[in-house]
Amino acid sequence: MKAILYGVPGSHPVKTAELMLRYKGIAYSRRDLPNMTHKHLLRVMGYGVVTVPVLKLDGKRVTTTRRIARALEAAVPEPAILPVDEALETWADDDLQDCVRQLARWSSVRDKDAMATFVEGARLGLPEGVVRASLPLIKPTVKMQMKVSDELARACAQALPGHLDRVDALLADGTIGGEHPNALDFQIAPSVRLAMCFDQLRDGIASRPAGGHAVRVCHDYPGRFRDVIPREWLDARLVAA
Ligand SMILES: N[C@@H](CCC(=O)N[C@@H](CS)C(=O)NCC(=O)O)C(=O)O
Repeated sequence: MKAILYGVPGSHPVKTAELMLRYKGIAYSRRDLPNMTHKHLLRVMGYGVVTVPVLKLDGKRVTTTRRIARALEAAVPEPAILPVDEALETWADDDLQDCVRQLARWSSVRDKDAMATFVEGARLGLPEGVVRASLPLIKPTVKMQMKVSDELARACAQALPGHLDRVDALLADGTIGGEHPNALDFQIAPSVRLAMCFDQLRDGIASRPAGGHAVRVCHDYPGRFRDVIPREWLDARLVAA
């Protein structure tokens, strides 16, 4: 089986796809596209979508984490990661994933050092040092396309505790966090892990079940945001004492 996973550095859904591939024991190569330019490149590559991850599996193009989960399950049925509750999958794939994404995008523009921390381990076909050195050149373009309003970022910061409560509840009722991880585990953990890249959130999340689960399922996740989120946006429950 030949699998090529296309992503962008630091992307949490790309990590979801990687975790699924690894769990299925499918050898794959990962190639990263430059962040935000990837939307145009994916069209040129014939994927017909603007989001990563996309996967070339034995020559067939597969898009989105949900379709990737199904394609992997069909290719390698055991260990199974499906079925999962589709409403929960929609919440994890849309709401939770996007909540953390918008907060991360908003913060990438405000923390001048953040972007460089997310290129660790990137597979852009260039040495990491070269990628880091080129960031000052490409940052303005990336930033232009990463514009997230303060209102949206604030709404995401305020929605996050509710999402984390839901993750804790799913762990408590055994929907996720079991001995055999499922597609929901792989959807949820990278989003929580990305939220833990924030200095302001890391300890508060680590001390709750959602944080422990995220680290267990997705132990390696590079990247760091310093204290850029206005304190008043953050629920006291999220910020460690
Ligand atoms: N929820 C979808 C979409 C993933 C997604 O939105 N990926 C981001 C990177 S984290 C992206 O490529 N965004 C491009 C854009 O916003 O146009 C999935 O899990 O496959």
